[in-house]
Amino acid sequence: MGSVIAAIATAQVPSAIGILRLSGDGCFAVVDRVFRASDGKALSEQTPRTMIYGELLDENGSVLDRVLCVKMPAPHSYTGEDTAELQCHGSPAVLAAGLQALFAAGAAAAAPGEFTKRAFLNGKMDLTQAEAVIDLIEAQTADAAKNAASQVSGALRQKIDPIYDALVDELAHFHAELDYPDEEIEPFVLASCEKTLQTCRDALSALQQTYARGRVLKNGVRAAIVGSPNAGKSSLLNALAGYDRVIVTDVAGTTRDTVEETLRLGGCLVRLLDTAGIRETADAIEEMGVTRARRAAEQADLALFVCDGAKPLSSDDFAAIAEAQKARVAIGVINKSDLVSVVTAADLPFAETVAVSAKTGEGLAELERLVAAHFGSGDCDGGIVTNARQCAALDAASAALDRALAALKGGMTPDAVLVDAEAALESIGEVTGRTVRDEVVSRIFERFCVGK
Ligand SMILES: Nc1nc2c(ncn2[C@@H]2O[C@H](COP(=O)(O)OP(=O)(O)O)[C@@H](O)[C@H]2O)c(=O)[nH]1
Ligand SMILES: [Mg+2]
Repeated sequence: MGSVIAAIATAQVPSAIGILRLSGDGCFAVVDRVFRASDGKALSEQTPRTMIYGELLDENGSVLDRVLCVKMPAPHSYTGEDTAELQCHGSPAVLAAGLQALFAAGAAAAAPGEFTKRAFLNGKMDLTQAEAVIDLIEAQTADAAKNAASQVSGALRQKIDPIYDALVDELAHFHAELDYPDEEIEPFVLASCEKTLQTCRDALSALQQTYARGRVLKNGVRAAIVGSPNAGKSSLLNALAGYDRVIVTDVAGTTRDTVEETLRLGGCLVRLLDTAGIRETADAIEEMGVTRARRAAEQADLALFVCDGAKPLSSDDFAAIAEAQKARVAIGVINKSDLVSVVTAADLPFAETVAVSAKTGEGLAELERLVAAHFGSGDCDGGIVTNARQCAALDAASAALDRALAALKGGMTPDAVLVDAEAALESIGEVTGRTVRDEVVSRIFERFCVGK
């Protein structure tokens, strides 16, 4: 067990309840020095996982607060060590004084993520579960939270461990071959090995493919509004945001820089960029804005092409359409439906087009529905990869398995196949943390907040 660490586990703003958290060998004795249970018993005599009422004392023994204390003895705790929590009133001053008293009683300050790092090092969770803890805390939509919660329970680990185990079993044949080089590997063994490697490769591919959706689920849809000047792009952003985020005027070229607003549309997190209207311009600043608009569309998951439906499409509109088509998904938005419309869906090359009025709000619900149909996460059962580090490791594993398969099919010697198959194992192990390097582990937990 580790040394005793302590931290404030809750946000330091005045609130109903604030929690001090401890973990490590001897943490009950540390708590006994600052907590006086109303029944007079020491923490070691109290029932585990039961709330104990009492007083929190400062370093000099004066009462700081009336609190509830709970102890969770090893190994049945978050960290796998003896842990205790003190539920105080949520006053930042009380919590700071309580923490100070715990330090005086022998606890050390917990580093960022140290509780979860200990949980990982003590085998209470693998890296996919530990990384999901931070995703859960930072989740910005209900779906993202749901997916992270399932991953904390091990949903991703349950998909990856079988791949790892199948590879380990298969490699046993090759190790045996290296140990007894005189015995040829039977052809049926080779055939079964190829089948296993292929099955593992397919399972990895399936996981890799979930990342496009996973990234959007965690970080939001990168969306760009593009169109010619005065189409109503900024008005659309304001209408979707529900407040006047961007300046709107009837002067063409008002928006020069890209402006981002994070919204929830149909349950999806959307990072919507308003951009400068696309047109040929002699104004150097506006020109830079147009360049940024083009880049935003190229990098976007979703482009909303907006035009003024009351005017025939212009060459600027067609230039903007070409930009919008570079995004992964493009939706046509015929704006100003409150006026007499001359543009119809048939005039635009998009699979989906919606008529809206940024002015009256007409059609915005339909636009939301279309966005959700593309980017709504569907199942959020934790089986989708949302983490760039994990995705990179899966990519490396797939590439190594491809090489192993090629070596096997090309009739290479067993040791050649083994080198690549073991590289694949190593990369798969990085996802769950079985084979991950210490500095990578440290970097992962540094991103956590103190107290987690
Ligand atoms: N009638 C009507 N006018 C609109 C609508 N949306 C925007 N406008 C007007 O069109 C002009 C340009 O709007 P703006 O949002 O600045 O366009 P942008 O250049 O594409 O960002 C402004 O005068 C807006 O008030 C709409 O739905 N209906
Ligand atoms: Mg604008």
